[in-house]
Amino acid sequence: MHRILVTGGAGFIGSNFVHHLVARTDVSVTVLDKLTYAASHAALADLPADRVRLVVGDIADAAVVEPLVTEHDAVVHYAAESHNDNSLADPSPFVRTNLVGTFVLLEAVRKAGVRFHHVSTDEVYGDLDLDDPQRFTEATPYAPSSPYSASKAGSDHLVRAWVRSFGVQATVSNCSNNYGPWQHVEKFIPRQITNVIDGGRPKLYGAGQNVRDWIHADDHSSAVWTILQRGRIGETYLIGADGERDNLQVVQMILKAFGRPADDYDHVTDRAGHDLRYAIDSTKLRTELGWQPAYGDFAEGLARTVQWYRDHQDWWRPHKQAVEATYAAKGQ
Ligand code: NAD
Ligand code: TDX
Repeated sequence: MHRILVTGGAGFIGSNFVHHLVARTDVSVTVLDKLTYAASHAALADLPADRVRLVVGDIADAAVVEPLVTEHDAVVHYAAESHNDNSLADPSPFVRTNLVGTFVLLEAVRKAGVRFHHVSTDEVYGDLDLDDPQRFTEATPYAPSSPYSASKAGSDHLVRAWVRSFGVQATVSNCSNNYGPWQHVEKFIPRQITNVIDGGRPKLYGAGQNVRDWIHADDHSSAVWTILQRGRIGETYLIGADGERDNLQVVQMILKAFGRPADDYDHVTDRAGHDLRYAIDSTKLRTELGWQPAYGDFAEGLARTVQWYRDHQDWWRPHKQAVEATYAAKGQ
């Protein structure tokens, strides 16, 4: 693989993968990104121009996608509308980008015979009880809850159908909640860190008992690269780093990092249909492909992320006020 097309490569996780490729391989990368509100030019700013090219365009536009795909050996598909709360306010861009966009890409790779990797989420499996001893595996039935997760579930099904019906050379990965640099301030961890930097209080939906299984974005990138190189065509791999924490625990870790009292947070209106718990069993990826996360310790990764947001206020501050105004209008 010499030329890789990364859709959504200007977003939080896609840009991390582009950095991973540039640092650890000699492939040339084309980023195809619509540059929505979630994209970040700055995340790609220090990359070598002879290795990385940015094409601004929509994955749902076949006239852009089809000629571009033919120039590459593989497509790694990150582009998506990614925020559950936004999908509750207006589901339409989620259907267009996540479903129609994936369809357009699949048709392009089918015609061109190009390898495809589809980046998806553990949310397609619905949620678990807090005391359920089972975690999600590749065999867990699909049961998405929100418009976002339903659109991702639909996109996974399209990929599987294109593999079986048309012989498309594709793999799928479903990863747990990512954290790390360049994550938009609308998301949980950056929102709480930046609230505290601004002298405000973290905002916990409901009781704060919901559990997420946190993984550093660097570990997600190494897993996707492993699957792209060695994954079996037609297979799904779950990606996770055994990082289960409830939201209250995460908020209290952030408060502690700033020397603030452990009860210095607000409970706010809960998310409609809020999934209770996600948890990934990544045994297949670890045993079959030999992948291991580099971040063994969530506390250390979180501390580095807190420092990163302290050091990059010029990047997130222009978005902060509008994000908080949108949340405030919903009592969140
Ligand atoms: P993000 O919102 O930060 O970035 C998404 C990127 O896609 C942006 O750069 C945006 O401009 C681009 N994009 C959106 N619509 C587009 C379109 N129609 N055409 C071209 N580009 C478009 O998202 P993220 O958190 O980096 O997530 C990336 C992928 O990883 C998504 O597919 C998401 O479902 C998946 N994922 C995310 C997580 C997580 O915790 N954030 C976990 C598992 C899987
Ligand atoms: O202010 C908040 N307070 C709060 O308690 C926000 C923004 C969130 N929450 C809760 C909701 C969730 O239980 O924190 C948890 C994490 O919320 P999000 O950051 O919105 O993530 P989540 O809904 O779990 O989805 C994320 O992980 C899976 C990504 O946004 C998805 O793209 C990915 O597929």
